[in-house]
Amino acid sequence: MVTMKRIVTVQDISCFGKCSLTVALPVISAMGIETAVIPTAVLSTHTGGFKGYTFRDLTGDIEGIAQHWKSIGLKFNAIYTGYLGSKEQAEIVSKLFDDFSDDDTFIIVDPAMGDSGRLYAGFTDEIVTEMKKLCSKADFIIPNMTEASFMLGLPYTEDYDEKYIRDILVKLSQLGCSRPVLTGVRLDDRRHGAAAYDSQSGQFYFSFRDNINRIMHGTGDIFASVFTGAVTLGKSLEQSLEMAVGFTYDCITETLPVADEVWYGSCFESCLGKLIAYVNEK
Ligand code: PXL
Repeated sequence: MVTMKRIVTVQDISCFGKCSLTVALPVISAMGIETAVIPTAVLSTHTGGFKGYTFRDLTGDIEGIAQHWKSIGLKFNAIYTGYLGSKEQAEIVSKLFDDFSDDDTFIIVDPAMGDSGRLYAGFTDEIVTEMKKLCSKADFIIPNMTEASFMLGLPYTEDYDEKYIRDILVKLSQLGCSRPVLTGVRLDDRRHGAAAYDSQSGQFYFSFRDNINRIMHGTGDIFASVFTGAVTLGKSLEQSLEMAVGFTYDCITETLPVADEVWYGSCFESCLGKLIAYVNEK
């Protein structure tokens, strides 16, 4: 009998606006992986584009959940973290890495804290410092260009070449994570995708699709969820990158005809059949 892989993902639940847990849970489950969750906060919507959202911080609940899980001896094949609401939460999450991993557990950190050159609402340099610490404990990190620039103390730019991307990836690995992945990479007007670096082998990987010049919310979480699922299933860095870029592109093209409100998220649901097919491809 093949036992099912099990991961835990730690991020907020935004009740409306498809991102974080409302993306990670269905996407990773569709990949045939048991997906436990630790919700870090409950918001009525995500913070990008909506006004007047509610925000209930769940920091105080996390340690109780962890204690209970420890008492029943849970371990995970991967721990995947996304949007975290505070410095304190990042510190608690760092402890979760120690408590729920063994030598075979992948730690995947999406330092979700900004986009288009700016930090998300309510975030300051403090969260950047904490995310850097978390990244130092991860096997894979998945920043976009904005998050990478903040963590490396570099100015955000949209004007760069392949050498710049390679340099950023090497610098990201020097934060202490051996296999960084950079999303939202555009080397020219035609192509959009992601890049990865394996600091052990010195190999760089790039994966691109046609550039669709539209802002679409939640695509970073779709990418990170598929990437997490793929590495958990034992796919290589190159295969995982390709699957995450391919599926994110599928979701973007699916959303284009209906995207009259970009903040409502991407139509990943009708693409899940394709994702299952990607997982089963040899
Ligand atoms: O998709 C990233 C994300 C996750 N969670 C919350 C957010 C955002 C981005 O805006 O606001 C609450």
